[in-house]
Amino acid sequence: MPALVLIGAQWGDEGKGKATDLLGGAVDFVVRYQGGNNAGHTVVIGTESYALHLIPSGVLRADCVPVIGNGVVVDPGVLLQEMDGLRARGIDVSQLLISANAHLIMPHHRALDKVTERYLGKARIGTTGRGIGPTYGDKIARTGIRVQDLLDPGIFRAKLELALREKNQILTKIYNRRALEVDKVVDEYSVYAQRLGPHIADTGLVLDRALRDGRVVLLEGSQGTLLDVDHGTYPFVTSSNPTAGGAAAGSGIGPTRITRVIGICKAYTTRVGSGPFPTELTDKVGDELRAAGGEFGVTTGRARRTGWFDAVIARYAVRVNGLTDLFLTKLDVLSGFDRVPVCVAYDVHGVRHDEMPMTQTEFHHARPIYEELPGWGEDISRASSFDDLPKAARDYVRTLEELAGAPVAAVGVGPGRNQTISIR
Ligand code: 2SA
Ligand code: GDP
Ligand code: MG
Repeated sequence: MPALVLIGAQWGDEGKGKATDLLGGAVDFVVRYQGGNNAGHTVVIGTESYALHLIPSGVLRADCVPVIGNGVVVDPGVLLQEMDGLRARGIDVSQLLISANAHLIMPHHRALDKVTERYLGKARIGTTGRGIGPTYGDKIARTGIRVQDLLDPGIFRAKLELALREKNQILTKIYNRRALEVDKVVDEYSVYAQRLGPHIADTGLVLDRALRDGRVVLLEGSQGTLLDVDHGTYPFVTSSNPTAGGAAAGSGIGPTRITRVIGICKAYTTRVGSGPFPTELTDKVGDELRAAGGEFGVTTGRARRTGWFDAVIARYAVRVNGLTDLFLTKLDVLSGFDRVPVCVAYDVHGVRHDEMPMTQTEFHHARPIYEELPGWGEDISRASSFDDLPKAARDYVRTLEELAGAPVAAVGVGPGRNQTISIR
């Protein structure tokens, strides 16, 4: 039986949390495979709204086992807070599994993330300040501390001493910050070790056995395709691989298990943090989109940048993720706009580009070439079938599908669990 992957097709915040929650009713395991508590996934159930950061959105489905895969970076204090918060709201978190191979976000990672951003000044990436980049940096440099090290106090202390020998030099000598004390960090993390110990597992093995038993596994991406460290708008990206290719590496299952890759895509575009954004609207229309879509960061509260739908990006996401289908979210937010422009290609110094330009310099200079589609005034938030939508909204969906090159399987008309229209 299959594994399916769900990814963000733009710059994140496409509505992956809601989509995961919906699919969660039909799957046995939901696995996070990259990122950390930089992510913010919102799930609305009736009058209750849940903001999830580290725990997979499947936790809200009683029969679904949530798994934090090896590709994730884990801030254990934040994870415990999130577990406690969910428990207090009556959600069972006892089944949560955390990969022994996942890397730990340490206090020096958070400190370095904040201080290096300040140091970059205008060139800053606009990170969430959660220590994501420095933790992945140490992972790749092979100096990271892993979840399994929590189980071995001797190793944990030795690795921490080695790390702080270098990081304290950087923090104090380069950035004029205070040094971190080994003993304090050991005390803090030993409490985490005790509480998280029962959840630590060989998650790759668990998932493989589940797949052999005919269980369905959903691999849930965070952030989005254009924030991928390899395929995104580098250096204005996150430090992991949110694209579908990262799902196997970040969960420990073989890629031949994956039979479906769903791209979650907003009916317009948003981005939070720095970096190029060809269809960005810096005028009143952009503000209207932000207000109508409630476009504010779930983790940091930052206002998201907004713009029209960009079909070049959608085509790119279809290609690099091998998308089998698209979920088009937030179509309801576009109700009330007279005309809805869609970017079909870029103009870069007088040359038309139908595909993503090869270099970031070109992408920075990309000017959108728009086609204007007629808008619709009706409130569509109660639509329950594709035929319920006004003709202009249906045409908009069909045009996006054609431009992107992948079928739209579902359309979101509101944040609620039942505000999704299935098309096929
Ligand atoms: P980081 O912290 O190193 O991963 O930041 C690097 C870039 O990645 C962007 N990024 C995100 N973009 C959209 N949504 C994210 N999650 C939160 C949300 C964001 C928030 O759901 O709203 O609350 O601000 C997310 N996480 C990372 C980040 O903006 C940088 O551009
Ligand atoms: P994620 O990071 O991809 O999970 O997305 P976020 O949770 O950061 O942001 C998506 C926001 O859009 C959340 O507030 C969702 O509740 C909301 N949302 C999801 N789908 C829809 C939809 O179809 N219509 C509307 N109006 N809101 C939606
Ligand atoms: Mg989000």
